[in-house]
Amino acid sequence: MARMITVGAAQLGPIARSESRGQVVKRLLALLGEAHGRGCDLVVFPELALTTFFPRWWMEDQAEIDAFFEREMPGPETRPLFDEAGRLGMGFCVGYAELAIEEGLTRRYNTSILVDKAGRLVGKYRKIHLPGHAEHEPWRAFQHLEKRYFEVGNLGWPVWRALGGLFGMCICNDRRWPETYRVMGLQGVEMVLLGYNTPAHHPPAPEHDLLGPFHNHLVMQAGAYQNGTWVVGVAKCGREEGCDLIGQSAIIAPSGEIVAMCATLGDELATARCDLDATRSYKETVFNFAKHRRPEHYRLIVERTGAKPPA
Ligand code: CDT
Repeated sequence: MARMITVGAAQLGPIARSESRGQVVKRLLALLGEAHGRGCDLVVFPELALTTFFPRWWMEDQAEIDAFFEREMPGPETRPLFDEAGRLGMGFCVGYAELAIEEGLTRRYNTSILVDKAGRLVGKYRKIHLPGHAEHEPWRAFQHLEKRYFEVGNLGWPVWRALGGLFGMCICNDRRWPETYRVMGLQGVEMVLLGYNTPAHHPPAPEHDLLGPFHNHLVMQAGAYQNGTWVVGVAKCGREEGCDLIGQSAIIAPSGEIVAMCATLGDELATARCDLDATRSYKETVFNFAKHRRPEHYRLIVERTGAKPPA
């Protein structure tokens, strides 16, 4: 059996700090149109796809910070994306900074949503692994203040039935952690959608810099294979406000193989026809969790060795 879905990894080049939401949405619409021409059912945009990657700046003025956040989705500037995707009959996933009022309190999250072919919201995910730091660290060439501007996501890693399959989302740094994929894998996820903004330079460990693109693919390919799922990883990349971000957006099969990849550091669409049933030969054999996975032994090992993370 085959359950085919054509997916577009809609990579974005740099977004200037001065670029308006309207200008950015026009770029997203151009990629959406191209994806439609290439027969896509689903288009995946990057993390924080509506603005520049603002956590690279230390800011104290809350109004200045909040200007990067969306109070509603869709809002007036993002409505055209929903309308056009609905008109073209395509689903999409997009990342943005979310300002939410929860139980009377203002909360800020690094969020992504999945929208179906009719333009209806299917699911929302809020980033759990927030990298970087919370205080100003002037020794860095640029800041990475996600811990200052966002709260840890409070929605877990659900999966949703949509577009004929079982979909999950995670965001950027989440992709480096096996738990991310495994929590969704245990729910049978068939395609994980994720966006990223990954600086080419990592100030606390510059010795990793040359390996950045390798690590990017390593974690996504391993996550795909070890959970028998497709992974669609989409970058915002290129030189953004003087900071180089890696590209290499990729569509990865449940075998762990990359089946499509972007070649530039600009706005670019990579597409692949993906068989969601290709997940089955992994989920039903090597990674048949019910048959082979031994969580009771993982617990025993931890109990007997007193294993815990170093202080
Ligand atoms: N946006 C984001 O999460 N970026 C981080 C930066 C590197 S911190 C190791 C990432 O994991 O790509």
